[in-house]
Amino acid sequence: APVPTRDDKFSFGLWTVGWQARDLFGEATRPVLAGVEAVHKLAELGAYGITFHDDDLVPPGSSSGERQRIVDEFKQALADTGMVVPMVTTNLFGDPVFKDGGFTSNDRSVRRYALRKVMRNMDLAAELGAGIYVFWGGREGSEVDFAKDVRAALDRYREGIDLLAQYSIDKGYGMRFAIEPKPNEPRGDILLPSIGHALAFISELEHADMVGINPETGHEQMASLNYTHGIAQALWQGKLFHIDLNGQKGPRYDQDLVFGYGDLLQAFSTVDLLENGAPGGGPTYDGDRHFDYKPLRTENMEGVWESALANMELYLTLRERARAFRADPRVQEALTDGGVPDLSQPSLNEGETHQQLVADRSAFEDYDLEAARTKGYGFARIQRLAIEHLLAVG
Ligand code: 3MF
Ligand code: MG
Ligand code: MG
Ligand code: MG
Repeated sequence: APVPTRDDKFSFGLWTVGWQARDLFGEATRPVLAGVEAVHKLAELGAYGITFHDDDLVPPGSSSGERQRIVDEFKQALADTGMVVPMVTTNLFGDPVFKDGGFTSNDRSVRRYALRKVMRNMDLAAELGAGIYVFWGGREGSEVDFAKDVRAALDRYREGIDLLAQYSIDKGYGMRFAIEPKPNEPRGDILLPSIGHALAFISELEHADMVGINPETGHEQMASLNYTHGIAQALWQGKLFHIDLNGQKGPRYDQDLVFGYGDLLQAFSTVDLLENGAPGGGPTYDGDRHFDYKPLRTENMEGVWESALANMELYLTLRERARAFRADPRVQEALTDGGVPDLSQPSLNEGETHQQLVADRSAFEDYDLEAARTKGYGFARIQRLAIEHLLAVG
């Protein structure tokens, strides 16, 4: 299998490899993993970055002296390994205080506390050089439609993000924010449930230019949406600021499987898009390849590191396959025959008006409808070749 290196820009959440596997029905099956150890082990495996929630790094309730000690040791581990912190985020879901949300709790004092918790952690994020700050609002939502005024909640969500954006600007942090959509879990319904909802929300923000999204593979697939299409639209709108890669087997609870261990074929098109860009050009993704997965509950620490490696290896394998796919002359011919490059050609001639389109008899009156109705597009061949390359057969 291909060996991950620093240049591949792989990163992991501390909460991923550090997950103790406590779930809805059972206790933890693994010990606490210290941030320092995670940094060293991930560096050894070939990752280049680590990300965290405030509470992953510093256990809630720690004294300020304790907090300082943990941060100092973490920084030392980064210095010793050359690992970076590309992204930081806030836990606004674990503490019972957030049971009705952080920025959108019906209780105003909770909302003010949530904002302060984020600001405090943004200071640490800036200190560690994180350029991206993620917002996943897992508790922003409801189970009871009548108990949440969604329009007011969106006002409060916007108020919160606007304030924090101003905070970053005034402090000179230069951070970019990335909102992470999810349809449900832990709330029955979560606000900003999909990539599309989040993009629409961002357009209403005061500092919309500094806010993008952090889409997670499994979150979109929980809603039966096509992840590759979702990130393609985010790229198209210049909003793919960060990414949470993992695996999910269709619409069920958030599985957080190893990347590719759900819909492998879609993972292939995801990697192809991230690595090779859209056939017609346009913005590409240059951030870290971040994994947000959960090592299986059955595993001890050996299995944790095995699965961390598996994320990177599978990504690299798919990258190789995607390059071979694009380079294969049979594929290029099939794509051309399928009209894939033709879609980049505007439908109108340069400067053409609607009057001129109406005057063009070949577009309508004399159009050969029969030919257009009966032709085949050849997509079956493209899919066959994609599978052939994915499986490295033929
Ligand atoms: C939950 C998630 C979150 C976010 C994280 C911010 C705990 O389903 O995906 O992980 O990714 O809060 O990055
Ligand atoms: Mg995530
Ligand atoms: Mg998730
Ligand atoms: Mg998930």
